[in-house]
Amino acid sequence: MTDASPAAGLSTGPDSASTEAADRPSGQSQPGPHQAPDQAHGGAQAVAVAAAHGVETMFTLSGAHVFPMYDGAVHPVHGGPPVRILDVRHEQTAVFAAEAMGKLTRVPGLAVLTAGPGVTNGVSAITQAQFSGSPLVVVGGRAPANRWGMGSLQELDHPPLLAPVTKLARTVHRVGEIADSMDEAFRVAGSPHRGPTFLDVPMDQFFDNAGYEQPGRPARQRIAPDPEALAEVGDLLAAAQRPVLVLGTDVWADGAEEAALRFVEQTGIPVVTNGMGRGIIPGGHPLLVTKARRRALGTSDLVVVVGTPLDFRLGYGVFGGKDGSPTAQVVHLADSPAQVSGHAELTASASGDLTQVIDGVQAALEQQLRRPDWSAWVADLQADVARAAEADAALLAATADPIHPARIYGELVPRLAEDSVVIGDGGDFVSFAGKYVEPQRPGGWLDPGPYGCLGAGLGAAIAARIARPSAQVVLLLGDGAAGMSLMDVDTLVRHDLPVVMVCGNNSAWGLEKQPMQMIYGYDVAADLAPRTRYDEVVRALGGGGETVTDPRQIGPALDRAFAAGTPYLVNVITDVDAAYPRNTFGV
Ligand SMILES: Cc1ncc(C[n+]2csc(CCOP(=O)(O)OP(=O)(O)O)c2C)c(N)n1
Ligand SMILES: [Mg+2]
Repeated sequence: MTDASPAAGLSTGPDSASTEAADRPSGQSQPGPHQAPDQAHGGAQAVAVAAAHGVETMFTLSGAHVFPMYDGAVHPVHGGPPVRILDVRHEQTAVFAAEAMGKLTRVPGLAVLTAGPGVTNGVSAITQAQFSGSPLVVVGGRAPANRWGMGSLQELDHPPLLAPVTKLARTVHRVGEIADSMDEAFRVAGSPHRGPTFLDVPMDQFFDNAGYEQPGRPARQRIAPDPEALAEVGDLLAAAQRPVLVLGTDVWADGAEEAALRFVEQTGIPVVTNGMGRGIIPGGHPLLVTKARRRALGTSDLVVVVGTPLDFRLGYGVFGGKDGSPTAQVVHLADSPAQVSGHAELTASASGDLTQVIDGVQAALEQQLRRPDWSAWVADLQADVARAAEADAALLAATADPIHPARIYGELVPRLAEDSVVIGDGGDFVSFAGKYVEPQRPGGWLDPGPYGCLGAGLGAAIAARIARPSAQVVLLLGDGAAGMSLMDVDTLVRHDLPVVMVCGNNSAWGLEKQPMQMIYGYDVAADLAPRTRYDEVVRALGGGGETVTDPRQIGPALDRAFAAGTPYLVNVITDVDAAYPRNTFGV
């Protein structure tokens, strides 16, 4: 069925589901750039507000319900350049792209989804944004209000579906309320703790006109933390023998990465990074001890966690207790009060603008009479990092046949530029990336986050290519994950967005196959077709690629991929038995 009949709700013509042109809105709802200068249609108003908030690209897949957004992008009333329309092949890609745009640029991303299935296809990606605290605004089309309840095409009340996975989800009932509602949606999405917001607009209102005022760019609001809480954290740090600092996604999202690096270098505290906290302390920095994570978090006496929840990735906030150590004290520093853990046993906590939080803790520590000396602890962890790096070296150079996935990183990591953007979409293959890729800069690492949703890869790659036009963009795909979004290579090709894709092809849903073997001694529903030519899929869509079975050919294939200037997939056939060594499944 075509996406035609919604417009019928606005016309007096036949209620046909197949003659979209015949059902165009008419009369006062006529869209287009012909309004009086102080009037604009709903779509143009929504786009103008998005542009005022810094949006340059909208991610979408066509549907008549949202045509006014397209007309608003093509014929801007906001005085600036047109907003780029980046049209994809599946709505999940549009939302994953907008989410990644929000993460990379720290300006809320914008996805525009047509009514009904367009919106529901975006729900997983919206949920990922909610779990990751990513600033994102999603605008949905909606069946016309003047036909509501009569059964027009795709008549679905979206906000009740979206409410549990957004910060705000509502219908804008009048064209005259669109600008203010959009402004609120952007403010809410972009304020700590960040996340997705959703608005839908009935089609008759979207096409209609209303008075229009050019919106201004909003100023950022900062919440000041409680100085007493910061002083308490300073006291705890001064007394600690073996402290560890954990830096997570919100440190980057809140723009506190410089404060964090300053704090680390001036105090000498060892650091473990997580999510988009990766790269804040550059790979190879003497105080970055992520490779000694088990010892650092397991034998610390004070773990200070900044900008990430105390979830399964951090053992639910229970630290210490390893190698004969007592349980550690825990401090949680968050971007907003509701983010402070309710389940973990906290010795202290603080919340607010994370630059002020970190600077405030540093100032409190500097006021202490006794300056702590953590050098022996740091040396202990550095020795552990060196041991881990030595153990890694053998696998990174593995000559095994079939290829060990680690060897891919042995070839890739030395080829990564300082400003590269690395995106992970997959199971074990991406876990290996987390272990071996240590970014040199913040804001260049996109992983599945706590929602762990496969299929985000192509959307994230599209956004990264646009957000960082001169940087290397590398998308790491498990072969299972590849199947969820690879058709959007078509989008990369149509919009001339070259990215390097590396598929770790173990012909299986590896991260599920091994656990099922462990639990039951057998596995089902875990095998994929052997040695599928995902590179041929990319070639068929207009990109390039090749399959590699010899470990010595990985490096040259990557060089060809980086030089290709087109979307290029290196399909590396790997050993399904080379599972990522893990002792938790995240639950
Ligand atoms: C949308 C979605 N469906 C299912 C899962 C469960 N899951 C987690 S990892 C994984 C296997 C991924 O396989 P692949 O991408 O080939 O990576 P590999 O583990 O084989 O390296 C699956 C199915 C998920 N996380 N997300
Ligand atoms: Mg696989």
